[in-house]
Amino acid sequence: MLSRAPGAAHAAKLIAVAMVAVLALSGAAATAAEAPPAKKPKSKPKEVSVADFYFGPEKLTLKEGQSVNWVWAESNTYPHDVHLKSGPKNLKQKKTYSTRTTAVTDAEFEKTFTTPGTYKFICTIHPTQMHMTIVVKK
Ligand SMILES: [Cu+2]
Repeated sequence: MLSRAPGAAHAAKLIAVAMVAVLALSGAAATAAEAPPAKKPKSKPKEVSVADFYFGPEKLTLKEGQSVNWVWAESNTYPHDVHLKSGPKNLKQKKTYSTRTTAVTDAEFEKTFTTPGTYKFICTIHPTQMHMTIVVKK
């Protein structure tokens, strides 16, 4: 399993689930109606396929605040990762832009881009074949 930083939307979901569970335990009726509405994200994450042996698409342009979700292809027979090779100079927490492990299939990695600039990603196992560029605009 690949770990990923817990996003705000994910945390909100967990809180909603926890509240429903508490209400269910207390025997309250209409539990779902009393759960707070989930916050809507600005836009859906852009999906990138992590496949043997390419990222698809290889180039993406995002607006500040948009997210990318890398999804490992079911047809994969080789392990891959997502690794930030270079990013904007003022980028903080650079390590969080890379997966910590490799995976063959059944993995996703989501990241929100809040720092404008150019990001270059590779798969560390297949760096010459698997590379992609993400440009984040203000
Ligand atoms: Cu690879």
